Amino acid sequence: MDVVYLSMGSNLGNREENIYSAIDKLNTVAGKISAISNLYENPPWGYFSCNSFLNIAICIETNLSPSKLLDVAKQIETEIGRKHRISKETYEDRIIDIDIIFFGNIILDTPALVIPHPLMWKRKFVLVPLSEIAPDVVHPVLKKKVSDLLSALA
Ligand code: PH2
Ligand code: MG
Ligand code: MG
Repeated sequence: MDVVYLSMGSNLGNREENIYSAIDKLNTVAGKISAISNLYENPPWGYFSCNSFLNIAICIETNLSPSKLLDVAKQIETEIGRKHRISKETYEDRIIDIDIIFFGNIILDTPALVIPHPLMWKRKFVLVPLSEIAPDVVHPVLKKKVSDLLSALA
């Protein structure tokens, strides 16, 4: 069993419903959800859009492998209605995005999946919800606590 932290975001449709529907589905197929942060409203980071995001962080205890969890997350994104990206170069509005932030202390760097999430330390929309449920979790590469990564950004 591994303790995994996920970050989720939605800026299209019924954002709250999209996020809680993803949490329900993860709870059914991926493992036990052991913590859920509050929802935070954030402007789009890294691109321009009029549609603001709701973001959340959750903790899940899973027996799945990292790549299987990625498959499951992608499948849930599709079930909720996310369309394929037009371009890999720019961000786009989305119904739901489920990203793996930490997977236990695993460090992984493959074309399909990088863990810890390579941009998490730059993103307040990830670190604010995450520090609510996991302030003392240590980033296995940067060797810093989530709460310290957030202070470094603030
Ligand atoms: N996700 C992105 C790009 N920008 N901005 C916010 N506020 N929230 C997100 O979830 C988000 C973003 C790429 O996945
Ligand atoms: Mg993302
Ligand atoms: Mg994603």
